[in-house]
Amino acid sequence: MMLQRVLVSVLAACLLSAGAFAAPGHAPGQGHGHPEEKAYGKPGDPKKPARIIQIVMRESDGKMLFLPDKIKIRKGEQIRFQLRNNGQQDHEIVLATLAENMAHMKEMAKNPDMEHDDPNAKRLKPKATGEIVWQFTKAGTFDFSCLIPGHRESGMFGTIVVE
Ligand SMILES: [Cu+2]
Repeated sequence: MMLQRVLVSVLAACLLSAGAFAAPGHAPGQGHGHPEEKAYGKPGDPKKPARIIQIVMRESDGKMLFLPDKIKIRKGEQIRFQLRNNGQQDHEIVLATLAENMAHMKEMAKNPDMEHDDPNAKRLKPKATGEIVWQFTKAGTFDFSCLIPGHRESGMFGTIVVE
């Protein structure tokens, strides 16, 4: 009984921190009238112009990394992240605040099979490509991480500075 309660709260915490959780009875994006905007911005509009930033995921000498791992963005800018997994393992990218990603990483450690299908995250198989379109509406310093257990600890994170 105790275990069940822990699992339920872990699941809820992960879904909440991942955002954009469509509960039964709620159309996607409808929520409770909350806008989808987060501290680090909001899902972009693929029909609108965007600056392209390419990010490669890979492993190297026992480390795992993103290239580049430091990105500067002007406030208000819409970015089309073109993602490529050049490694030999699955990788993901989750855009969020550092605090959110650190909390999320702990939940992922307890639920390693959890997968995300959120506008701020993308998981890629080896040699796969993908895309995230995101508009950074607020200044600040944000995080992007691979939250597959062990990956962030192996170096798979980066910083986005919006100014
Ligand atoms: Cu990874």
